[in-house]
Amino acid sequence: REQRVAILGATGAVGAELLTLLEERSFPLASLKLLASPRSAGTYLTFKGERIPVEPVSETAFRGVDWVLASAGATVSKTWAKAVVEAGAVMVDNSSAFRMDPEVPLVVPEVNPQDALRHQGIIANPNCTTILMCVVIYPLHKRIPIRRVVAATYQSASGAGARAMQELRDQSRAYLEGKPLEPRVFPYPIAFNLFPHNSPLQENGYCQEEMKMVNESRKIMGSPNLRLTATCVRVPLMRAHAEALNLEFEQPFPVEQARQILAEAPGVVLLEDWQQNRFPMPIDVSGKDDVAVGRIRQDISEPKALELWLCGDQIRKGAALNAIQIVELLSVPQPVTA
Ligand code: A2P
Ligand code: 11C
Repeated sequence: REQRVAILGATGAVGAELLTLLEERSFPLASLKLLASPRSAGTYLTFKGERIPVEPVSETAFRGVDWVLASAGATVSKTWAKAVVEAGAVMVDNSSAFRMDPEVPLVVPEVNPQDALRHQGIIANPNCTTILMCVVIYPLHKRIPIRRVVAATYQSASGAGARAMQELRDQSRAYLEGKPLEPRVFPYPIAFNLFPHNSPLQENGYCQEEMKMVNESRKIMGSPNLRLTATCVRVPLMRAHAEALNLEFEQPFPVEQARQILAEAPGVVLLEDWQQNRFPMPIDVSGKDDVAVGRIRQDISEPKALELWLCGDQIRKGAALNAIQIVELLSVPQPVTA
């Protein structure tokens, strides 16, 4: 049957993409409610040519709703989760609030769709960098188990929300006009610059974003002992993330076999032109659903390791699309796969 959906954080970067995707996909939508903070009261957003009011979130806002797609940050999700579940709705939460809760499934539909079935009212949508990585490494891991991952990421402004994207626009203009750059959302200038990821540092010297990649990918792939180390970097890109991955397997993995597996993997597109030195770029994937992968090659320093490079739209597959795919998984009859 048709689904009644609410978007919590509708005015944000992920909220806007959720609206676009609900328009684009043949999603069976019965009704749509747009929720944000009291700051947005009185504003409207356009959906399928119709102006829909943005309502401040409240205890009663979730009545008569089947799905709450939450993307307003961890504090907001923690505040409203109980009200959502009590109203009989299911929260698909894009924040980090419940991801590592053993009762809450953490789902990438291409990897662990079966986990979504055991939800008790909340399903967590993983961190964007983690989603993009798991879609690519899981099909390889299924063939030959991965022993260790070494990752370096190049993360766009969109990962920090709509205001961060605006800051990149404003600072880029200021830079070109020779004006001073004034950081507001990010701690340091983002235009024509980069810095190690701006999430809080842990005692072990890693930042939160890096530890999310470690802990979340273990849970999603069902590999509690997976060894992974990452360096996450914020770069002056608008909305797609890139990642360089070194994957060490239990046995040598023939490059051609890896290439073939990835060419056929769901949610992945192979983009390699060795003659032209042409591999995935953020502009290839902005606004696209698939994660693009390329530059798959034998690691010359380790016979059991491969190197590869990927780009994926952080707001889409890294956030909004993955959330909608989770809802579709549980509410729309799925095509039978071989
Ligand atoms: P608002 O526009 O009313 O502040 P982004 O990730 O792009 O920064 O977007 C954050 C989203 O979360 C926005 O839709 C924002 O709404 C919403 N939001 C922020 N704080 C709250 C809150 N306390 N209650 C509900 N929504 C919130
Ligand atoms: C970034 N991945 O690009 C982060 C943003 O855990 O959902 C999303 C943080 C998260 O900055």
